[in-house]
Amino acid sequence: MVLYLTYIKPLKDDLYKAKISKEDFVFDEQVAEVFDDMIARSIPGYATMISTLGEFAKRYYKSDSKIYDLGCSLGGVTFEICEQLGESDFNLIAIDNSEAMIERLVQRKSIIGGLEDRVEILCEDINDSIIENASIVILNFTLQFLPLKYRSRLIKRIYDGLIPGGILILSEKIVLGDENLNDLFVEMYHKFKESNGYSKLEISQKRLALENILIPETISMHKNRLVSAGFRSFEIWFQHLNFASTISLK
Ligand code: GEK
Repeated sequence: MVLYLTYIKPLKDDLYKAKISKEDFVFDEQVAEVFDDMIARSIPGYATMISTLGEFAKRYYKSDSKIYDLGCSLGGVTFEICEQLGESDFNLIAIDNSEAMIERLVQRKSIIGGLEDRVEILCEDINDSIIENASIVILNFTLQFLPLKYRSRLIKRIYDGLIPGGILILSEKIVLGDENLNDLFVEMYHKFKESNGYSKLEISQKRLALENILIPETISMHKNRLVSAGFRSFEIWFQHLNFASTISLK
């Protein structure tokens, strides 16, 4: 992944190691501090997805258009795109509503240097963001945190803000229509987390904390919403168990 950031050593995510009383998960200071480690150990194929997103960006970026990274966290996608677009003159807008994430992202941008005119960082709710003249919009594991009632409106606003030929990359934790297969994938996903060093207690406490915060949908729900918004092509380009990434073309 991003060469730029290889010198930033992530702190280990042990937020759910000790027994704690249930509280909803929030993207606060504690989470932001360990986020690189958390996401790498929690999302199967994260590094592959990030580097491929960079490749999509390289292919679909049109000069004088904008790139949006919605729910950018610490800039995993943002900086990968910067790296893959190299010295070209692009305009990327990275948005997140977590102050703790944005504070660190701003620091990273200044450590990397040379991105002043090309990367704009905004701390705001993506439901209120202006999306215009976009050739690329990324929602990498972000839509799942929006209340269901806001999702169609955001997808429609993204569609309207894309130029013809522009793309939306939507990556999400998904739920399967078939209950048996869903149970199997969830169980195998928990084994994946164990193999990445999380204990059974950590896995179950995190699952409870996310219960009301991360609401997954089926692939067909996502596809229907995207098609209703107007997207003419839709495909899943990556899936590992209950994690998928899709590309939609305007
Ligand atoms: C990555 N894309 O590394 N407005 C703005 N940001 C939001 C909102 C909202 N309404 N709701 C949630 N977020 C990143 C990973 S993480 C995924 C994305 C995860 C932000 C939230 O603050 C967090 O930083 C991000 O969406 C989700 O590729 O933790 O599983």
